[in-house]
Amino acid sequence: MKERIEKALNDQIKKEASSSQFYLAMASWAETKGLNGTAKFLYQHSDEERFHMLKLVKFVNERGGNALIPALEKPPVNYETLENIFESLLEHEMEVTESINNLVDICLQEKDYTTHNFVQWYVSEQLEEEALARTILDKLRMIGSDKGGLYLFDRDLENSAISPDPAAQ
Ligand code: OFO
Repeated sequence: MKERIEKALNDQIKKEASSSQFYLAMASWAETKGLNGTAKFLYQHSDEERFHMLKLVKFVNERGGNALIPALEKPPVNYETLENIFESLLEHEMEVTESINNLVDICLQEKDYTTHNFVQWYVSEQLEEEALARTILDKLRMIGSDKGGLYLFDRDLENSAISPDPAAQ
């Protein structure tokens, strides 16, 4: 595996690990606020990000590179509102999408079509994750500060009505 590709994949490993940590912090915050549905959704999302990281780790090692397990920064502990959480989540996903696109670009420049093919899975995943975050945010904006609406929103997430589909992985 070319050094530039290995470095780009290792950078992505760190991004996926940070995403997992970030969503874990959000999940924990939601749990302490009694938002059990939201917490469940975010714990699940955190697990998915860990899976994204592992998939990269295995790919790098299987192709003769060395996956680097990174140190992680401490994510924020406090969040103002649910809307605030999902805004940060969408913003974060948009950054990850940019980084995946950059990875695609590097694969093409280096003519590494195997890695390019592998990375396509992440391209579709990002599309889904951004769309999901936007749907959730739209719902939250519609609900505003209506307590009954927020209760139903949290229950919907608990029932996984709009949660990511683990089977899709
Ligand atoms: Fe790994 O998909 Fe989100 O960040």
